[in-house]
Amino acid sequence: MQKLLLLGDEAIAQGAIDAGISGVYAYPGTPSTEVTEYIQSSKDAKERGIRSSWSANEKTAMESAIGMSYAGKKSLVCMKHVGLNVAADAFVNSAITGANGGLVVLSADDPSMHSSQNEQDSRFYGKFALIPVLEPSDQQEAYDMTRYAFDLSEKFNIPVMIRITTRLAHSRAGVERSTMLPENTVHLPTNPAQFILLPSNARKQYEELLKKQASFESDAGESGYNILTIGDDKTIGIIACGLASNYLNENYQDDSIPYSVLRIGQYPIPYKLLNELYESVDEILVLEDGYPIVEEQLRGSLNKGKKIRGRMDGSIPMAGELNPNIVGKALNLTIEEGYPLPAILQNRPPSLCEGSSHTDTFTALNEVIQEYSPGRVFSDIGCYTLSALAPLRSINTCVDMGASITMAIGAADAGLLPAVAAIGDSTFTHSGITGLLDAVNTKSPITVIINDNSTTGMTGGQDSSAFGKVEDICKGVGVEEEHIKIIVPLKRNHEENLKVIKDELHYNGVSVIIAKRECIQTLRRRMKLKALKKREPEITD
Ligand SMILES: Cc1ncc(C[n+]2csc(CCOP(=O)(O)OP(=O)(O)O)c2C)c(N)n1
Ligand code: SF4
Repeated sequence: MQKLLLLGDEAIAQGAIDAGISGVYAYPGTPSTEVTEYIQSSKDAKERGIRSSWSANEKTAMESAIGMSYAGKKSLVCMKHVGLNVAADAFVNSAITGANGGLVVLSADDPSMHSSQNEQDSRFYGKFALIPVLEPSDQQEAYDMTRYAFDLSEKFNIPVMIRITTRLAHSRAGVERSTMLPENTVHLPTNPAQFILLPSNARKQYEELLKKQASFESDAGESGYNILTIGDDKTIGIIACGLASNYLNENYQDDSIPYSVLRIGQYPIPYKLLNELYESVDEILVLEDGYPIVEEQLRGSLNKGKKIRGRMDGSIPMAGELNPNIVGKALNLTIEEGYPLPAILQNRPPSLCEGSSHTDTFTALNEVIQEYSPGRVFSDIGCYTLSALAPLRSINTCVDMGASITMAIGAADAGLLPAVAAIGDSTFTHSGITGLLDAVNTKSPITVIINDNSTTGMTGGQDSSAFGKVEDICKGVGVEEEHIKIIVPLKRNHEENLKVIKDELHYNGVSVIIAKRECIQTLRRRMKLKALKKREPEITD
């Protein structure tokens, strides 16, 4: 079969295409974005007409995927770990409805917070929702497991989660493809009440879900992704989950690991295998990227007095991602630290692109806000969040997507006036609109600056659901038309923009300033594409 060089994300995307999905639903978020982008540019996906445009947020994505599953077809839904918080209502309830067509949820975690606000572990969400979770250890497994996830989903009529972390998502390896399976045809669930979660139905469905737990566990016990290897050295037994398995291999040449190893790639935890390992060794070392979820369970009722090592006893640092050196040190191996990084490779703080519209907007805001005491600019998440750093130092908060407007409401209620919210166009349609509606309904005296750069800049320039609609949405939500102002953030408009911001900050009600100028990165890409298209006839002639 064809061999491809793929990122972990791309391997999942290719696996889903080959598993016969009819749609992918997603909102961008590092490190999950490339799954959907790969499907969007895949020739096979185009030929099949696989639906792949971006959703407004993770909850709408999750619900659309559930809808496709209801209609009998296979669907994939992708998000970063914090996106699962946004989708959580639909996600947890989808375990109660169960699936009809295969339903797979890809959640990409970001331990060490390379591009995130926290390092929560999605496996907890899987456990919380009581569904099977798969965790690949390399790119080939990412591909194979995705296909397997759809089989598992249809075998048990249950959504299945695939959990990956940044290092796997964003590193490449050779992946062997298997044949492409056909899509499902539309077929409704055999139980017409399956997706009607009235309490009387939900109670029955929940009982069903509880009954399925034993099958999920026995399936995990027999899974080819949970393998126990008994070693000659019984002093330590190692549990290696997902990518940690790869880090363990990197510490030993030629498969020479002397210890017994239980590799876990499918949850719920295969307790039978876990017990077998526990009984055959003196102590256990747990290697898992993220929270100590397996370790915690092992330290509980399963522990009959043996020493358990992992994150909780400090053998491995509690925070941050694993790597081969951390694993080697936990095994008392001699680690070669390598050379110190040259300065050019060392971490530098990110910054706004030169010429970004956000620089002009926040330069103007800084100038106006000087009149007031500090601490009143509530920001959201996007490129504009970088205005927290020098030289601008414009914003005072950034908590979660949508929180700028709602936090400004709370602060204004507390008497911090004027209060300013700064949000991007994509974030506005993700979760800012409802906050603005709250502000309108309570006549909250806040000024909302919507940085409309026609794209989702921070995650690489994906289409924004807000494109061409921001002004109309604000009117529709009920903001008074005379307090919806549009400015073009350019140096030459600086004086004019200062006046607009000043006037709206003085207004005792909801005002919106739309700072409208395209992201220069997407503008450049668009121009390049246009130039290429113009030259196309010459090339083909
Ligand atoms: C719940 C959640 N989903 C996704 C992300 C990833 N993410 C960070 S900012 C952002 C959107 C940025 O777009 P926009 O608001 O238009 O601002 P821009 O970056 O274009 O300035 C996304 C998708 C996140 N941090 N949290
Ligand atoms: S990517 Fe676009 S929005 Fe983000 S800083 Fe650069 S120019 Fe500004």
